[in-house]
Amino acid sequence: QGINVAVLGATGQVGMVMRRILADRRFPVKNLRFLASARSAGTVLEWCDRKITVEDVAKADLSGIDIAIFSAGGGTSKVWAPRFAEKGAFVVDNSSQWRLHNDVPLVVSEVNPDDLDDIPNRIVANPNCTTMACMPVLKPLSDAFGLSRLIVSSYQAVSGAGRAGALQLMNEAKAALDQGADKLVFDGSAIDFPKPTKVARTIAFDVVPFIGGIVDDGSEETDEEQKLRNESRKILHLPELAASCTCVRVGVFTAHGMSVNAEFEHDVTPDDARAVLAKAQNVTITDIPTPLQAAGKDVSFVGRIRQDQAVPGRKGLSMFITSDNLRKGAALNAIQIAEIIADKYFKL
Ligand code: A2P
Ligand code: 11C
Repeated sequence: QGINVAVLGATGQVGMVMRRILADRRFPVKNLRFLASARSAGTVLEWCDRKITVEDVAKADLSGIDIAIFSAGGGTSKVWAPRFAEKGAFVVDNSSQWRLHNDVPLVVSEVNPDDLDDIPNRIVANPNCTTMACMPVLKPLSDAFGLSRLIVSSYQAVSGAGRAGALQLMNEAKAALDQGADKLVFDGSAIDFPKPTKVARTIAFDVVPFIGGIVDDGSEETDEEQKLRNESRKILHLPELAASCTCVRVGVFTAHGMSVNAEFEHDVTPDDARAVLAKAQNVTITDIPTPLQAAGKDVSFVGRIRQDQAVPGRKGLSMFITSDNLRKGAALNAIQIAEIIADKYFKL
């Protein structure tokens, strides 16, 4: 008894967290397969008391899989999600490839699980980590007070850019500490930093307001900035939601921070908001939310909740949200979606 599960991208940074969370949450696994590219095929990975050999997806037999969880990039997902689905698997995909397709549900487990009642192509999308951080907080506030406008600035960890992002931060920080980092107090060029390898500019002791690529639609926004607007509209079922975002990479290893200014149709005070959020699922109210506090945790932390003084009356709130981008922002929500699918579609 149990579910036949496959993880595509099992050797990657998010794949590694998926493996751990599948075990920690005691996902009802029958057979478990790990897939990746030819590069890591043959690697043996331990999972609970099993030893599982990584398969090259291109050579794998795709039959007999109930749920496949993907975190192998958009291009891989574009090719392989329909092939897995055709063979009968439900695919939960962590890439941006399918998120805005009309017939693909985009789901945050505690926000819109009912969107999993209908999965026309057997493919479900997992939102981007920035959207994900905000949704468990904004959904109950939206239900209570009618969310109408959202202005967000992100403070995104380097792990969002993969292992290469974390490596860049580490190498740059080491170079700066070796050369006397405090020289940067007076002169930003005092340290001979290695050439950036992943983030667009030096990220140690700096912030970089550029994530993803500029979208070719005249808006001068990055795709990362547009994800927050487009995905929030779809998840919250608010197709007209006014939303804009500035995405910024910061020298933090894991967990994204989001400064959020939210406007509502109805009056809301910080006390009203705290009363609603105290009852929200997977949300923890804290005084000063920080990424370090969130790294390794499952909940979204929210704090610094204030009346937004730029909004007339009591219709605006300012707040800060943090969330682990590798867990809830990627692996955890994908597995929570898989749990809901297991519940809805498989008699265990
Ligand atoms: P591999 O280990 O074989 O390269 P990360 O996000 O940390 O870079 O990880 C990406 C994950 O996606 C890895 O597990 C990687 O496997 C996998 N992957 C990348 N490209 C492909 C592909 N073309 N086919 C299958 N798996 C892929
Ligand atoms: C980052 N959010 O921090 C990105 C990474 O659409 O799934 C994930 C991109 C995505 O760089």
